[in-house]
Amino acid sequence: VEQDDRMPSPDDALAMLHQMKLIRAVEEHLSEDSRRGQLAGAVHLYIGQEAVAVGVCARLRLSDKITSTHRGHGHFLAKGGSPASMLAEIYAKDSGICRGMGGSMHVADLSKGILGANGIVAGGMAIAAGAALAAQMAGQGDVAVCFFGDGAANEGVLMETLNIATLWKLPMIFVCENNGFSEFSPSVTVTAGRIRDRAAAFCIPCHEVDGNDVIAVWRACGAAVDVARAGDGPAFIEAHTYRIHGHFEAEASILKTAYREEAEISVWRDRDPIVSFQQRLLDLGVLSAGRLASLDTLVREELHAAAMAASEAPPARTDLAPSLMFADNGV
Ligand SMILES: Cc1ncc(C[n+]2csc(CCOP(=O)(O)OP(=O)(O)O)c2C)c(N)n1
Repeated sequence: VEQDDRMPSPDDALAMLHQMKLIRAVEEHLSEDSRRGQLAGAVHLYIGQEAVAVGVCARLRLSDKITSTHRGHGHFLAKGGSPASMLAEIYAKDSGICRGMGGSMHVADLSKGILGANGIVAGGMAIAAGAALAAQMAGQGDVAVCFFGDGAANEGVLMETLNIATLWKLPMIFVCENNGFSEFSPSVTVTAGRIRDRAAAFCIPCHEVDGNDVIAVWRACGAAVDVARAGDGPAFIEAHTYRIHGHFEAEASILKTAYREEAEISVWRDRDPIVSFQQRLLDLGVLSAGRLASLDTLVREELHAAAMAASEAPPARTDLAPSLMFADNGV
């Protein structure tokens, strides 16, 4: 599919930069806390991939739905989830978005159309198809997006979901974030052929984009959303990107040998999606040095407020776990 040359309005572009910076700041905070032993459990960070979530979600409205992955903080925030509620959830606090019962891999907010991060690799695809079917039946023009990794693209449910979504013309957008790894396996060792060719076999619109270029993602998703909202069925986006941090924080403590070269990480650090977008907006005159400084201050303040609220919140009510997790009081 041909790319267009549309650009977001200056206000929208600045909102996208803001969102990317907020995601980065929140995750750097999590990384530091994890390193200092202040954060229990594993967190899978999205650092380096922010352009995908933000470029896609900038094309969505509140009533559209998304499903996410184990690396889901960026999707949650980009779709409008609250940083304070997310941090509280990750730190197992009662004020968490799921009252601290789910943690990092289960952040969800149905009121924002965020159907949830998901610890089951590829688990979000069929859920998004169900949401797309509901949207189709409701007839309001809403769409459902499923985010998934290149590793998840090797699960059979991708074929099943592409099949039913195409057959039923579901308003659904598949977003594969090809970050080069499936846990500690480089994609080239586990993935045959090109992922987008799998979707192309269904003759649906397929876009292959630089996932570190938020405008390229935004354009591709705009085209995909137009098709889906018009009732013309699903579309597929393969976004090439890279995860800068490990598969999960503290992975070094369990790995005996490195699975990637420092030099490779450094090439991608130089392709930081936030730095390049910021520079582009400065070059275009959309962003001034003064506005940039106030944006950075705002992000620091937002992070500080969210982190303080999370740290001061009371712990999750473990006594409520059965009634919060099971429809029938745990029986
Ligand atoms: C069904 C299932 N199989 C295996 C796992 C273990 N696992 C967790 S993350 C992961 C790799 C996922 O890779 P990818 O989909 O590319 O996402 P990324 O971690 O690169 O964001 C695997 C195999 C799991 N959680 N669920």
